[in-house]
Amino acid sequence: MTQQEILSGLERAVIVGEPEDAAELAKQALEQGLEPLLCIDKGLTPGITQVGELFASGEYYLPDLVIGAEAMKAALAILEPVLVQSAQQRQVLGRVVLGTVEGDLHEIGKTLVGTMLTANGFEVIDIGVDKAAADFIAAVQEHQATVVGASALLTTTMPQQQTIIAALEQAGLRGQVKVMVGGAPVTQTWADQISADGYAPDAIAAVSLAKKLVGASE
Ligand code: B1M
Repeated sequence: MTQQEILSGLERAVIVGEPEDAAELAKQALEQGLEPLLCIDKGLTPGITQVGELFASGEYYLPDLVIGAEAMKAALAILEPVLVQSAQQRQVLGRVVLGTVEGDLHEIGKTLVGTMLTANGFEVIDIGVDKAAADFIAAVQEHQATVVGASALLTTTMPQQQTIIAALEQAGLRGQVKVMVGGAPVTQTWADQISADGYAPDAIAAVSLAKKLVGASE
């Protein structure tokens, strides 16, 4: 199989919702020396974006979203360990409490951000999805984190990012942690509006942002 065939195959496996095919193609990609990030950017992400568009246009239903996400996760389960392994950085740059906000079950983007941060020298405490402000606070206290990362994929759950910032202030922790926000509907304008310390549009930008926030930019 050529590189292009593998990438198109990954995209298609997500669109039609075939987790086994997606995992198999991810294995083949690694065997052929393809970069995991290339597979994510040029195969899986275009696939899941198309699934979202088909859902928005009414052509796909909720089960199609679920199975598309399962296919993407099956491929990521093969690719992500290799991403982390290939990390150059060994010094811990900072400790990040990362989660998807309350009322929001979208996990793929958040997990990818966590993988990229781990691969680039951060210790990531991934608290999962549908997490209330109190869960973020408890994790910050337990792990003495320096950064909080809050992901929101729904316009209805974005306000939870603001709730987390308010809760950090109330707990007297705002001065010791930087807050980064992200997720498809999130923008720099929104981040400014809620006084977050930074916004990143994707997982690679999230790494640069986190480095900047902890004063570790190259
Ligand atoms: Co949902 N969903 N979904 N969904 N879903 C969207 C987000 C939607 C845009 C689809 C659409 O209509 N076009 C739409 C939201 C509309 C809106 O509010 N603006 C939507 C909807 C409506 C819903 C439901 C309400 C549907 C329903 O029930 N009627 C429901 C809500 C459930 C809930 O959360 N309470 C729902 C459910 C689901 C599933 C559970 C079925 C599934 C998620 C499964 C899972 O995660 N295990 C799902 C999926 C798969 C999607 C789409 C298709 C794909 C999301 C994804 O994984 N993208 C999505 C459409 C889309 O986004 N195009 C959609 C791939 C991922 C790599 O990208 O998550 O954007 P993303 O993450 C990126 C960046 O955003 C950024 O970096 C990541 C990597 O580059 N980033 C950060 C993310 N977090 C960050 C944090 C940072 C920094 C950067 O710092 C901390």
